[in-house]
Amino acid sequence: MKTSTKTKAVQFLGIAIYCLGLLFSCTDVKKEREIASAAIAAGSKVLPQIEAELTNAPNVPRPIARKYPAKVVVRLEVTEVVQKLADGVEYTFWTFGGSVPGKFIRIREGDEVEFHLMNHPDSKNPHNIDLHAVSGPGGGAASTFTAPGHETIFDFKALNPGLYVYHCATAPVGMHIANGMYGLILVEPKEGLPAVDKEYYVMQGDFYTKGDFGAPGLQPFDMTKALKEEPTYVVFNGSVGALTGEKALTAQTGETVRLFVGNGGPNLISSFHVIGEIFDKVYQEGGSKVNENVQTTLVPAGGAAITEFKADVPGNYVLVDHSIFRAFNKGALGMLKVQGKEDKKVYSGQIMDKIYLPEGATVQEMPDSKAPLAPVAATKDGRIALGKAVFTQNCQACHQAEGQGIKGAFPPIAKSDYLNADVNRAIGVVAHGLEGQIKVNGELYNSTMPKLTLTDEQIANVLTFVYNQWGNKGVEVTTEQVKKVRATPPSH
Ligand code: HEC
Ligand SMILES: [Cu+2]
Repeated sequence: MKTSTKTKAVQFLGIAIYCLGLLFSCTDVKKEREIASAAIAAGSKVLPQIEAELTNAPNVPRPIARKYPAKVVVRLEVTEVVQKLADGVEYTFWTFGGSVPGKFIRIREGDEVEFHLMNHPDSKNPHNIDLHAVSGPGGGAASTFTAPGHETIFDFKALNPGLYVYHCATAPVGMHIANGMYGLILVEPKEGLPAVDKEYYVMQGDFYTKGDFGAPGLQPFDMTKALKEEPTYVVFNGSVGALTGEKALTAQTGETVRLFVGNGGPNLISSFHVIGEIFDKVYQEGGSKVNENVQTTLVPAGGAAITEFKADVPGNYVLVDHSIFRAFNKGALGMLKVQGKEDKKVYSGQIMDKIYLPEGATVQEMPDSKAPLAPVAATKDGRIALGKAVFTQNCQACHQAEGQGIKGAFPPIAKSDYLNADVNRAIGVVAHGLEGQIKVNGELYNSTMPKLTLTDEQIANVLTFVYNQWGNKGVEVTTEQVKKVRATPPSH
């Protein structure tokens, strides 16, 4: 309470000083008038209210034709969904709006935004949003912590024009971003962006899966690879092949193409390049400064760039991260198909359609032959061995490889007093999931553990494994015990 009043006072002071500075700096009359009319528009008039049009990549909302600020209502829904990461490979993505990257938001400098963040009731985790276009604590994250089945609202004013990344900032932040929680928000300058023929939305991200590139099936997140910054996949628009074949971007010769390029990371910096094109213009880092005649532009993690070029001659132009193994072996490759009249003066050669197909895109490994076919454990040691595999697949992403957890987010299950105090309660946690405040080794946790789809046998095995690791009390959990607990509904 005290701190928030203090913060407000400091903010108010900041704004007051900022305004004073503005007054003294406007020596020319025109600028003064502009400020005055803006003040009138912002202060004494109620802004017209409009609902933001949001789009999925690679589409971009229409340019803003308005010449005045508005109150723009943005409604963004977080969902956790299983989708394709590559052919035969699935991943549980956490999304802003149902796919990766999140919906494209387009507003105008000076707009007042009423931002609604909804977290779908089926979500397992709380989420929030940090928009880099926001001037304020956490870019909105501080005001939008949203539990599953909840909606939060906050307002902000778009002070600076530019192309900005937004992302989830809920702990563990890296994991939320690695699961796909990022997108772009464009704040168009007051005067608008110059008109072009085609606009597209392309966003890079790196993904960390347990299995190698191409290993089939539903792949869990791998915290160890993420910490080492060694991604299994680097992709544009959320999956290998999201911008190739039928889904390639298109343009006609003579058209000007504008790409809104973002990089969600979480780790890598992109050396964004279009093979066979030169960017006539690059709005560096998504800001106001325009560079010209650029081959490759750096897009930082949590950053963006706007690139523009004229499609002079027909053919297939390949979008890559020019850290080139990422393109040909990890997925960071897209395509722009330009159709229309040849211009032999600009380019005379033969155009080959196939040379740029990703080398690794069709690599399909057979399922791991060592994978056990739902075996049944005969002994306690057998249970421990089988339980280890269940743990790696289902628990490790949150509770970590040594069961140590992540402070503030995932409680430890190594030497856990909560776990060791009550076996039936622990079975219940895994069988039913867990929500609400608990205390583990003196630390409070108030989060959600998802209900996992595991058989009674698998739960018995994984808990026997956990109980016989990391200083826990060494008991065996049987399938019969699990069956009994499963039949009793959760106590809260
Ligand atoms: C998506 C993340 C996630 C996954 C996956 C997950 N848990 Fe949890 N687990 C949590 C969270 C969060 C809590 C604390 C919930 C709360 O605050 O009410 C928790 C609590 C627990 C607890 C009780 C607290 C403690 O530390 O002793 C146990 C036991 C547990 N989990 C075991 C498991 C096992 C075994 C698996 C795999 C079969 C698993 N969890 C998978 C997130 C997860
Ligand atoms: Cu999140």
